[in-house]
Amino acid sequence: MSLRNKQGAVLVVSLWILIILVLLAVSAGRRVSIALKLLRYHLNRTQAFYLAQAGIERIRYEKTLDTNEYDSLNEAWSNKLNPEGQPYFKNFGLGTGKFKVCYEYYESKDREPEILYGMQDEQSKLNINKIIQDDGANLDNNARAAFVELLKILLACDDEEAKGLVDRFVDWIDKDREAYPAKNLPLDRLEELSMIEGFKPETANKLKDYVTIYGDGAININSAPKEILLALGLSEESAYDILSYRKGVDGKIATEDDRAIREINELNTESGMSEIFRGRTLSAEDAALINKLITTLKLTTKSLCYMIASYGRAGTVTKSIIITYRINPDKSFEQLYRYEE
Ligand SMILES: [Ca+2]
Ligand SMILES: [Ca+2]
Repeated sequence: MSLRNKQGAVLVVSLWILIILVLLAVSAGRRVSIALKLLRYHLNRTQAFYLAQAGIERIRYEKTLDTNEYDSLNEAWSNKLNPEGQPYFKNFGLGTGKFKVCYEYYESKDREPEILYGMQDEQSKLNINKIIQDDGANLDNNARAAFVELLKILLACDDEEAKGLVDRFVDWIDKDREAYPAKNLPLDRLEELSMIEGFKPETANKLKDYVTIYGDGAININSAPKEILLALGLSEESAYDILSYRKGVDGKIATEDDRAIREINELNTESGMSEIFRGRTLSAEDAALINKLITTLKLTTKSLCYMIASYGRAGTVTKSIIITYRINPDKSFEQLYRYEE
């Protein structure tokens, strides 16, 4: 082989080695870049999780500052507004990320829900576990009747169908084991509803914003949607008056001019009634019903069970934490439910 040919061969081999080295470098670079992206994702995920947790702690702090004797939708725990009138917990910046705490509030099924930035009052809903009394056997007939009425309103079904559904629900949670295979215990999760015969997933879905499994069964008149007031037996007119009174002159919920019923007995005093019901004389049925709801402790102005849905965001990653908790008599928070995603 001539010297020239030898030099040529060395050049070809060198070129090949160079190509292989370049390919190796490119592939190593790609691997490092993927590893970096993964690392960034994991960092964002961890940060987003702790931002969501910070949202939970932050909104709970608002509740510890709430020491009055009533709970209404325009209080800071429900929809705190900044001086510009914007929701304080909509885009709460913290470090390089942010969180929001929010839920959809249904004033009535006929209106679009409103997004409120705070925590949700579980006692704005009907606690269907309380249809069975705490002994696990006897019915609370008032709660049962309210559930029947609520089903009729929300599902647009007749009395017979609604009663059938409630009977199957009662079979599911009461101790009586004669019925078809049932749990015979109160619901632990609202999602269990769709396991009960007759409760299709869409039925359970229509109910989810109006029924709960938390609380002592008393409904907060300051936060209950229209359908709940109707299910308790109030007339359309009285339910309308209560909602209008709550919203204040601007006609919007959860704003500064909202009015709260501070004590449930206001519904029974002449001055309170005249303000809430615009000086209208209540029908004898409505007056008797309100009296009964107050004396049987079915209506309240103060709530002890709340749901918090908090969403942390870091980079492109969102993590959510949903909890339900109860405020104990010693003011401590007791977690009843927790879900992370
Ligand atoms: Ca309050
Ligand atoms: Ca208002």
